[in-house]
Amino acid sequence: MPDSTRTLKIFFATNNIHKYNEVNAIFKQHTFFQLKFLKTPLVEIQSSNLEEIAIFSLKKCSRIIKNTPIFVEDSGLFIKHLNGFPGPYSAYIFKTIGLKGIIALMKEIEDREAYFQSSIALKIENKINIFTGQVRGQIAQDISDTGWGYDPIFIPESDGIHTFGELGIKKNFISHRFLATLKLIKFLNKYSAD
Ligand code: ITT
Repeated sequence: MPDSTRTLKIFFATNNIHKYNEVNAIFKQHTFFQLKFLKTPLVEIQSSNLEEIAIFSLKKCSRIIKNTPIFVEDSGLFIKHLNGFPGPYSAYIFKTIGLKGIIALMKEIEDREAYFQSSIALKIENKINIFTGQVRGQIAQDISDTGWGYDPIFIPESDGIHTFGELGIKKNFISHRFLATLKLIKFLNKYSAD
């Protein structure tokens, strides 16, 4: 962790406080970059590719930010039996059919394989860099009582029993977002040391 980066600020543009809290906890452990919450609704294009969606959102929201690095993060849950659905439509599907709808679509389906993906798009000195993390797992039979978003129905492969929701803060050491954020931090630490 290069100490010289202690005063460097970086913006995370998102409307989702849970994402910010998770990423902030990882930043506090691994870098002296100060993470600033830029709370803003993001403009998302329709695309099957999370990285493309993240780049588009980043370009839109970073127009007014000049000398501070800024990033956005787009995530999605991809279910094998549903050919990758809801994937890039995860936010819309969450708001419409919700967790109950997904569990109903998966009723009596044996193959419950799924993965979560997190794609971070960072703008630093006018260049865009992408960092992606994926975590494999299964769709639970039932909705667990704890967790935000899709956490109550996703069981990561490394645990095999508990949903992300039930894992609480342990989620933040194994998640798709953790893996993408570590890549981002590695890049930032190296960048500031050069
Ligand atoms: P932004 O403002 O950053 O776009 P968002 O909540 O709209 O926030 P996404 O489009 O990236 O974020 O997320 C797609 C959906 O997947 C949305 O319903 C999230 O709640 C959900 N989601 C994303 N990451 C998740 C995670 O780690 N655990 C559970 N659900 C997650």
